[in-house]
Amino acid sequence: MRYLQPALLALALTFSTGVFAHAVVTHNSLKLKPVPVNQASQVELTFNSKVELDLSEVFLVSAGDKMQVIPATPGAKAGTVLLDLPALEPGEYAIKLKIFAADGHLSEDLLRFFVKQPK
Ligand SMILES: [Cu+2]
Repeated sequence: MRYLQPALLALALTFSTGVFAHAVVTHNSLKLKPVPVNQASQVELTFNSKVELDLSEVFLVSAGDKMQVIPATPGAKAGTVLLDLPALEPGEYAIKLKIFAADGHLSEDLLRFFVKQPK
């Protein structure tokens, strides 16, 4: 698919598949399961619709607005996506999402989280 023509793509997909909502995160594992200190981990996101991961981008934002791309792979269940987080020192972070829904619409989201040393 042509990344350069999102408007045309959105139009084509809207006409071929009908009208769907944008991809919105309905659940994320950050709320249930804290990100461990200095240990690579995974975050599971659940979306309200199918997402086009080939077109989507996911970034880890760390102190000083440093952004790095992190891998996103389809989860076992429909609408779920697994993100691979590298080992992280204690601090404040965010996951920045640029997600294309199956209808070709782009939505952006920012999920903030803390990595804390266990007490
Ligand atoms: Cu949409």
